[in-house]
Amino acid sequence: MKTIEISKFLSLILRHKPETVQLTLDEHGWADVDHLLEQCAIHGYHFSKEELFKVVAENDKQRFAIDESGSRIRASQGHTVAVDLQLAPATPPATLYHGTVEKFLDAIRQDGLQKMQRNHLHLSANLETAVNVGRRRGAPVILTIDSGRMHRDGFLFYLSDNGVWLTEFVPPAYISIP
Ligand code: HQG
Repeated sequence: MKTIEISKFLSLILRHKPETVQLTLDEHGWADVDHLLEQCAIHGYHFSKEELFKVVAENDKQRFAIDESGSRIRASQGHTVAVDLQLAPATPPATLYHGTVEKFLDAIRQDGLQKMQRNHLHLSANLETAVNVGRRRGAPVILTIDSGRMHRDGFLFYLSDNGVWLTEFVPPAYISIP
């Protein structure tokens, strides 16, 4: 498998569908590296431990983390399977951004920003990231979130190991839509 294929496949099995290769994640999202490689191979997805570690190290968004012992791997964010990443609440910057597209704006005005299928709603501290996130779905529309005020009002924020800001929900009152 090519590097990009391995990366996409790891996202699939570590965030969404571990059952694709009959893999079990622990409650915090970790999988044993050797077991993962074996299960992938059994199901026809062949790559070496060296290739796996290369993908983890060189991934553009640092999507995956290896634990201190070097024996376990997990996705740092983006899950749809229920896992507890054990992130401590953190103080967000005054402003965070969310990239989306026009067709969702009416619903977002009405219901706020929802986490949809994932365990958290994803926000970014920089505009460029939000533009890239929105662009996955079409012409990006960038929403500005008053995260400072949300934090003061008691909403919890978490910072993933790879720098993505996570929260449960952003009510319409904290969202500026251009
Ligand atoms: C939208 C990728 C209707 C929301 C990216 C988004 C990110 C609503 C979509 C990460 C809504 C959910 C996450 C509402 C939100 N009504 N639509 N009330 N509230 N939405 O993929 O943020 O490359 O779950 O705007 O780069 O697009 O995979 O979230 O368009 O970091 O590592 O519903 O996934 O990272 O889509 O993307 P997603 P997202 P990776």
